Amino acid sequence: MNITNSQIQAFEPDEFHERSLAILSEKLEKLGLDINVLISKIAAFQIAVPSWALGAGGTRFGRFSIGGEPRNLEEKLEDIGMLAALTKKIAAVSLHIPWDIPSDYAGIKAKADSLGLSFDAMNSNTFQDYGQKESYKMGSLGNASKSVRDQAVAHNVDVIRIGEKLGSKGLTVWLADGSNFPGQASFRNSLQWTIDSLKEIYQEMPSDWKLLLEYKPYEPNFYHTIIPDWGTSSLICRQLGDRAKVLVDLGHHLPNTNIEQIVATLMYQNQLAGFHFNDSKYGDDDLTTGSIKPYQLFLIFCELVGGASDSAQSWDSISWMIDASHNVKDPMEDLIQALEAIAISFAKSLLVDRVRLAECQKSGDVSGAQEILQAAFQTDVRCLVTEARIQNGGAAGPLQVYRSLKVRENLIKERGMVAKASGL
Ligand SMILES: [Mn+2]
Repeated sequence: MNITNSQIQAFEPDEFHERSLAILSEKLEKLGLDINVLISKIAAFQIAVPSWALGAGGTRFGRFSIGGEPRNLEEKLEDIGMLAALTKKIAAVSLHIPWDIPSDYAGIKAKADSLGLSFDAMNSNTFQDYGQKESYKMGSLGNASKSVRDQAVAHNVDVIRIGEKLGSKGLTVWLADGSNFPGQASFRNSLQWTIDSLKEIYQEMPSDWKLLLEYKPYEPNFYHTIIPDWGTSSLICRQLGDRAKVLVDLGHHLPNTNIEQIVATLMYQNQLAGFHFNDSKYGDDDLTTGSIKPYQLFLIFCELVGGASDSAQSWDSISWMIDASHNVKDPMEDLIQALEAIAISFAKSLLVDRVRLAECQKSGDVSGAQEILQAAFQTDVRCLVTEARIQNGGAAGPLQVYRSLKVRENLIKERGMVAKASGL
């Protein structure tokens, strides 16, 4: 199934769109902001979707099928292609190996090309067993056994080689490695082995690739995780080289962590590799971006936009991806909502009067600083995001079009109710 341009254009924006845009334009002009500049910035901001995002997720208690899930990589690309056509916010797909090893590279590349998709960072997997010789039960790159470490390194090198054939420019490494009980593992040795393994992998990366090193405080291990936080990830990256940077997954923090400060610190050191967007209430909940803590997301974007405009780190050097789990929602609807929330937060962060904010900081005007952030955050920018999408050729209301075209119903007809996304 695919969605054509004429199907998308058949849906008009609501009757208030033009007026909302005119009023907001007038208001922003008074603040010295050009609405067309904002629209083009919003339109240019593209986010990758991972190949595992199109099926129903699950928990350790169970998984509930949604029907019509993509059964192979081709069908995953088709689903992402439909989302890209509707939202005009997706330019790349991020593959997971071994779940999505292409059987026909030329065919997969041609298919992605035809959908306007490129291949973002590749994801290796040493957190589960899938028939390989050595088990990852006790860890992978930081395993006490040299032969397990060698196998895990070789897997990552394989992933790089697959990515090269697809035109990817990055390798994302997330390690589940750690321990469940005190005494089970040596903190220092497991960290050293992990660094040694990552050095081998780094050496195998082409010179125009980057290594995105993800951290996570706990889960699946509950006593210690070898790379639990941004500081450890940064420490390792420094030992690897300039092309190794820290990947921030919003759900990979202990409750109440100041993620915007982490972002600012990493950009200050030119060490922010990229982002995995999701939202959470308690832990790595993998809920829809912006559904729980939209103000936090806005503050994060304020640091991103601020860091880039102050030339701490260039905007283009940062990778953007959604990494969520869809347990009770249609994954495609969930992704549409996440993309919208990300675009809205980004748009609001562009409204912050950074010159006046710096003045408030200098003079100690705390209330004034808060007013500036709140003025941007409370502005309804949805018409800007909609206009950017329309100008890009996307749908005025992607969710409305998705539902009107009965995409999920059609996918169930095409693929069946029991279709299960490969890899999950
Ligand atoms: Mn992630």
